Amino acid sequence: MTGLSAPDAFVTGASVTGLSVSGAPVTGAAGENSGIVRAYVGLGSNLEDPLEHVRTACRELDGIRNTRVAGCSHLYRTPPVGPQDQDDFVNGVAALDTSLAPLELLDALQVLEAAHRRVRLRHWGPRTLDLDLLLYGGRIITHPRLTVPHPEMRRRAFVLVPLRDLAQQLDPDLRLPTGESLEQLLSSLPPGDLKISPVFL
Ligand code: A4P
Ligand code: MG
Repeated sequence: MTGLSAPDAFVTGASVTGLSVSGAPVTGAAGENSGIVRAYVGLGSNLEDPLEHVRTACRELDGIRNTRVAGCSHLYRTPPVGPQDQDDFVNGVAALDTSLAPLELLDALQVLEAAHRRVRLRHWGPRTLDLDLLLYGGRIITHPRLTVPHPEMRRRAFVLVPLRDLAQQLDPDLRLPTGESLEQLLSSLPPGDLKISPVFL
């Protein structure tokens, strides 16, 4: 990662001073034929100390082999989508520049979830750390273990709002591989969904 270190990016990114991203991408990052792809990962937690799990995870994403964190979004406190008998979540999005293949990256994300003692008890239930691969370059991936773009991301303010934070800095023309812009997706959500609160550190 160039510019700010990952921890700095997250501390500053979640503060009132606004979004922080690295000053410059890894050389050739996400460029055509560079072998490096810009991927976006959604982070969520609502167990133990959710803020700490998410902030730590952003630092740890930078430790994945052949991968650098290009930036982390503001963090948001969000009401649970799905079962309501669970605590609010802390959510954010990280941008990664990686030369890992999609399934290799998924494996690395799942290792990180396990390191946070993630236990799979209930679909959409409480978790210490959830890492969802939202976008992997412009690829559409349909595999028994991996669907990209993440199938729920279009409907989720807790993904689209922090993703827009990051995209405004890193990739203003970001669209889904199917062509929709983030603004189009956000404007199709019920207005109430957009009322999610940034976490100020
Ligand atoms: N999988 C397929 N595609 C992907 C992908 N793009 N990224 C597979 C990550 N994993 C993907 O996921 C189950 C399996 O999905 C994985 O083994 C992987 O091979 P999981 O993380 O074990 O289970 P899950 O998280 O309970 O299910 P799912 O469907 O991934 O749930 P989501 O979509 O992650 O939603 N409300 C708020 N406010 N904030 C949240 O962060 N999160 C959820 C979980 C529900 N409600 C929430 C939040
Ligand atoms: Mg998940």
